[in-house]
Amino acid sequence: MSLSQEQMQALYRNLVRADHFNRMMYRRMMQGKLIGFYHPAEGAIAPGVAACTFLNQDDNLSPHHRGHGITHMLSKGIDIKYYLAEHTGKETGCCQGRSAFHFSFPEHKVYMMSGFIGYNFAPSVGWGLAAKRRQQGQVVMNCSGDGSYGQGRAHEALLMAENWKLPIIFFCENNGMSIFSEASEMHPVADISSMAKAYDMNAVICDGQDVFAVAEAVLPAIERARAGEGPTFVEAKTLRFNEHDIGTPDLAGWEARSDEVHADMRDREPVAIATKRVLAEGVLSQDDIDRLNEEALAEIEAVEEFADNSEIARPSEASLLADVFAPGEAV
Ligand SMILES: Cc1ncc(C[n+]2csc(CCOP(=O)(O)OP(=O)(O)O)c2C)c(N)n1
Ligand SMILES: [Mg+2]
Repeated sequence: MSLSQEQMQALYRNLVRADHFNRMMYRRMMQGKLIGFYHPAEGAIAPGVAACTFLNQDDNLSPHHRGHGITHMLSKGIDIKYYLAEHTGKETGCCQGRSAFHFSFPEHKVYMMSGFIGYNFAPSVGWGLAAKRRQQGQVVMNCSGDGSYGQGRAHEALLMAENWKLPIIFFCENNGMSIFSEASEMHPVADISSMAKAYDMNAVICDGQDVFAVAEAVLPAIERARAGEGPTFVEAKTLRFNEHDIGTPDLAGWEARSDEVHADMRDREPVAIATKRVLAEGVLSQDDIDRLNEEALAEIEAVEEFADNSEIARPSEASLLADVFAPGEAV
C-alpha cells in the first residue's frame, strides 16, 4: 500500500514530537527531575509513532516501556502533560502522582501500563474478546519488545487470539536486545514473527527505522482487525541507541557495545531517514519542518511548566487504600 500525503505529514509530525519528548525526558532524568527510571527511546521512536497515529480514541493500547510509551501515547492523542506530572509525583498526574510510570489513561483505553514485561498479553486477549463481541470495529494494539516473547503468556495470547480471530495487533518492537542479552542468544529464530506464524497468524516484518514502512505494515493490520478478519503480528526491526535505562552499563553479553556498533546504528536514525524522504517527495518543505520542530518545542515547554508548577502529591493513608484492589479480606 502507499500512504497519502496527509498520512505522511501526520506521521512526520508525531515523529518530530516523539523525538523532542524523548530528549526532554533524557535531559530531565540527568537533571534529577524525574522519579525512578527512564528507558530512553533514541533510535526507536518510529515503530510507536506508526503503530498509534491512526488509532481511534476507543481502541485499546498497551504501549511498550521503551520511552515509557510516550511516543505511542502522543501519537494516539493523549496529552503528555498528565504523564509528565505523574512521573514527577504531582497531584495533577494521570494517577494523582502515585504511580511514576505504572499508569492508566482510561478515557483513551490505556490501562495499567507496567514495567512487568509481558503484563499486557492476557488483558489484550480479554480486550480483544470484548471488542469482538461489541462489534463496533475497535482494535487492540499490543506493543512489546522482543524480550517478552520468551514468556509463556505471550504464546497463550497468540494461540487464543488466532483461535478466536480477535481484533488484536501484536506489535513487536524488536531491537535485538533485552537489557544486556542479545536476541540471538535468547531465541532460536531470527524473526520473532515466525513464532506467530506457527500459530497460523498473519505476520509481517518491516523496517522499524522507517516510520512510513512501519505504517504501511500497520495500516492493513488495523483494517483487517476492524473488518473482523482476526489478529496480525507486526514485527518492526529497530535499534536501541542508548543503554537499556539511564545509568545501566551498555553491554552486549559481558562486553561493552563497540564504537562501530554505535556508529552503524546512528546511520539508521529515524528522523533523518524520514526527513530525507519528505523533502525528496515534496511532502513537506524545509519551512514546514522548521515550524513542526518549533511547535514541538513549544508543546514541551508547556508540558514541563504544567508538571513543574503542579503540587507534589501527598496522599493521605485513606486515599492510598481507596485505590488498592486485591482479593481477600479488607485490611
Ligand atoms: C516479568 C519481568 N521480568 C524481567 C524484567 C526485567 N526487565 C526489564 S526490561 C527487560 C528487557 C525487555 O526487553 P524487550 O522486551 O526486548 O524490550 P527493550 O527493553 O529491549 O525495548 C527485562 C528483562 C521485568 N521488568 N519484568
Ligand atoms: Mg528488546
